[in-house]
Amino acid sequence: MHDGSLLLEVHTLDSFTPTPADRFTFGLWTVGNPGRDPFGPSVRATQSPNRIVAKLAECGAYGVNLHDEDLIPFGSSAQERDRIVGEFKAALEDNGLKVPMATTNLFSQPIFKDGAFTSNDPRVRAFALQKTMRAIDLGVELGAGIYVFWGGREGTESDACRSPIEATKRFRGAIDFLCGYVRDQGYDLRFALEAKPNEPRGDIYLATTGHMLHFISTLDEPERVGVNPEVAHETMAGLSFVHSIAQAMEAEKLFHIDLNGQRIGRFDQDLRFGSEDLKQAFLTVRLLEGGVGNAPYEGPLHFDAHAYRTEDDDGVWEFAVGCMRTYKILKSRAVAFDADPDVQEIIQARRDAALDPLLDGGYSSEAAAAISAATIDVTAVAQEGLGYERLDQLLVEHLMGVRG
Ligand code: GCO
Ligand code: MN
Ligand code: MN
Repeated sequence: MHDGSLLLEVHTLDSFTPTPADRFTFGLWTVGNPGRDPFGPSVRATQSPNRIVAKLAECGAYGVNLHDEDLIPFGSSAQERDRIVGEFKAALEDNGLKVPMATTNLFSQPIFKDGAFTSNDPRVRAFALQKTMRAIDLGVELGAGIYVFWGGREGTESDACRSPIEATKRFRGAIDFLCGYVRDQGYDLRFALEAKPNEPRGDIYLATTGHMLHFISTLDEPERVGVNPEVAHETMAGLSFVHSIAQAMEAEKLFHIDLNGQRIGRFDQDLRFGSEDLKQAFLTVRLLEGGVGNAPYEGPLHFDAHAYRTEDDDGVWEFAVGCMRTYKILKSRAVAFDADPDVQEIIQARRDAALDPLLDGGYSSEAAAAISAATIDVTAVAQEGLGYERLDQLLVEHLMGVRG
């Protein structure tokens, strides 16, 4: 097992060494993943939550996130619960770690085999609300400001079993109900909805971040609710993660984020951040950090990923440090890219002092008249090369470390 000094030996103490100021977080279930998969059992020992807290602090993380059952085994008595929570709080305090986000496990227990909030069985729906209200209390007790909803079992293999319209209404009813609970308790808590297209269900309702963004606009209290997009999930759906989070950021709905790595067309791999599609990872970090002139994302940077099944305990902490280092390295690469005059020349090339203000100013009859009267050389504009081959090569060269 590594101690702190060994970790630092492997990853030189440099400007990419993670620190709590970077706001990096991991779920108990991520670094605690024992390597179980549908084809085989655990390959690593189960770690106690308190050990995970100590190790994460040693690695420079800011916080740890959890499902109710990651901390409190299902079926624990109230007394056991209070003892576990007390000891966990002491571990957080001793190690200076925060719990920015909490969530409910609404997928492991057999009662949720056909969903939780969308189940046809009112007993299951009631139990899901009961479990979530308790888990919200727990999250708030631990200081969480964000509460994530990932509807892993909210879906179907056979759509003959229920009307998907009814499922949407039930999901909305549950989120509205739980917003009411949070209001009633006077909690300072925001919700973040996490989409996934499939796995473990054949099809999961509200499959992408785009679906979630629209769904939020139909809620009783839309201001309380945002999204928690995950790299792997948008990629599984064949979508651009950068576009998904950009839409969420523009709508001021990016409340939380699940960073990891994923190859398209595969099962949910939850790989180390940046280990696949480095260019998307670069563009993701650039956007999150405000590199395209936008307001930066200021929430926690959560890695919802786990180490390869080939790894032992050392490999798990290699994985964790790797996620964080890669983020910081990409951040510095993004800054260098945007500071490169050759890059700026291409990006800024099409600014037009006369047309831009006219186009950005919204509709007026004067603007309509001016735009109608503008002379645009359709052939000449269409013939211009845009220089994106050069721009992308510059991106790749920055990424490979030979520029800036
Ligand atoms: C997955 C999901 C989960 C959720 C977690 C928190 O594909 O398994 O990403 O890891 O993020 O349940 O809601
Ligand atoms: Mn995932
Ligand atoms: Mn996730």
